[in-house]
Amino acid sequence: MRFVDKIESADTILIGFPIDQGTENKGCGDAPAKIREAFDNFYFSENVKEKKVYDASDVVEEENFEKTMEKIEIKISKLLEYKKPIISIGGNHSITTPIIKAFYKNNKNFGVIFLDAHPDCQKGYFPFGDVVTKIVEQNIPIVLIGLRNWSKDEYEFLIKNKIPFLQAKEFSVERVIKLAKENLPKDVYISFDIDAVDPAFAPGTGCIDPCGISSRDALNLLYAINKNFNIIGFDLVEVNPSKDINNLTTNLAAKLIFEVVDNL
Ligand SMILES: [Mn+2]
Repeated sequence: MRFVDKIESADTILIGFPIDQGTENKGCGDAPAKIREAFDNFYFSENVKEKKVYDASDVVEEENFEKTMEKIEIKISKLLEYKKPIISIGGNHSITTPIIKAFYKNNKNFGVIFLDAHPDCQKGYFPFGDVVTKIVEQNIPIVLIGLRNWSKDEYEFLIKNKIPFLQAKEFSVERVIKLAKENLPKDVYISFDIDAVDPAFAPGTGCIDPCGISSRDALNLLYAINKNFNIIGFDLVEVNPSKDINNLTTNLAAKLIFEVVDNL
């Protein structure tokens, strides 16, 4: 991953959303800066590829949540004019809603691969808890991967709306690819809540849900998605540096982004 000064000469665009509004778990706003710092720990991608990336800097919070969300949507819409994949560093999961809205205005034929311990389709809860509901309401095809903690209402929502999902207990890279191929078009957007990964690998997050996937499985899945689909956008959310241990989580987030960028 090599940073370049001009957006035109980049293969990929990186942007930070240090957003704490929209959740009761404060601290994810510090993640973009910490993750950028951690990029320096990685020299060359595992697959011996190197891509050029432009850092579009951060979109910071406005005085209220709605205005912040609007600003994120406008910023992503502008960046999409460059027709390059966009990698977003959160922030809590609520940033995914305006990002997806902007992508949908630009491209009506893409699907979402949503990695999360939770199905994020709660009713009337904090905005970070209903990201999936909003994607489903827009009729954008989605598959949910890594689930292991849900409410009864959420489970019923998934069944009622026929949302394909793969629980953490059923996880394998091959199964995810099969499910995604059956349900999504070639263009995909990946929303990656770090809590999809087991807290043993990623303790620095708001919801500690045991028995998740391993960090290696997560990375191998990203390689496989890239091989089988066209990744148009990727977000990595819910990293909370204030809850981290020895930078395990910020380092993992940086590693995942580093490898995604170099393999796109
Ligand atoms: Mn989430």
